[in-house]
Amino acid sequence: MKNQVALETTVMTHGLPLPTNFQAMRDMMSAIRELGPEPAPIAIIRGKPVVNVPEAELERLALASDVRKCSLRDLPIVGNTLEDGGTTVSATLFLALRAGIQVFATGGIGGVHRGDDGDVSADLPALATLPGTVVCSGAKSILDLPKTVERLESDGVTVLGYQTDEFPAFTCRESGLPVDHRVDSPEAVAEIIHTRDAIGLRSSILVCVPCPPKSALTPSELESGLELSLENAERQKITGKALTPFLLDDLARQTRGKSLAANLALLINNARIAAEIQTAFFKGSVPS
Ligand code: PSU
Ligand code: MN
Repeated sequence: MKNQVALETTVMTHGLPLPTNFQAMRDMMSAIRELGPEPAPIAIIRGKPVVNVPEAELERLALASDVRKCSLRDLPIVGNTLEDGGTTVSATLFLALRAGIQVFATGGIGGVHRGDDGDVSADLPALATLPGTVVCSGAKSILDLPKTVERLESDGVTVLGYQTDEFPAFTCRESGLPVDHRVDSPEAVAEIIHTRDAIGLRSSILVCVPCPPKSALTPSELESGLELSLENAERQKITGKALTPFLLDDLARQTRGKSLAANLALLINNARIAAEIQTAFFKGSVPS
């Protein structure tokens, strides 16, 4: 097993504005390195899945505008078109496990969209069928969180609250929704990963870490901003793939940059906690 923490790249290619996107990636990488494990950013480079994308290539992807947002189903396609791609949680989880990396850090997972039960992220079936460990701050707050949490339960995904009893709402610490179990240390998570593997369960463990308190949005700041952003999206008929980037960008404007600052703070914090979990897991995995 490698002592590495995987990082997804869609958050950089499609989730954050320039030039913050590349800086966020670099900050996550140094946060992991400082704690011991090697960061392993994953992306598609000219059609090929690459684990440990070099920094110069990451910068190229961060600046480019013709990068594909790759979920699982896109992986065979880019092999043919030779496009560059940012990998979402579903594709990153698959590629990380294939490379022998267990722990992976991100901001928020995809889930069930508001109002439309038909729009469900490929992240959910991937978490249900791939045995990894994903450190996140819950699901993107633009989603229907109660339905997303229900779906994780139906799918057999183990949902842990990291030093919290609540499923976090991305940039906001509270959602009012409970998690399956609260854990308070990286060692406790490592033990749960080992147990899952020992019994042969093949689903993911979702470690939910709330946004650091100093940077988090209050529930009312989030809801009022989001309501306006959703209205704007509807008025401008923004749907599908374009919806998340639009909403995140519009929300950043509504909150005068506070949601963007919260997004960056939680990404770095999640990278740090993923590195601590990896360190504890690695210690328990190598015979001493
Ligand atoms: N959370 C964010 N920004 C993002 C994403 C999540 O704040 O860009 C990305 C992640 O890569 C996640 C993907 O896997 O969005 C889910 O997209 P969709 O809802 O289209 O499945
Ligand atoms: Mn979607």
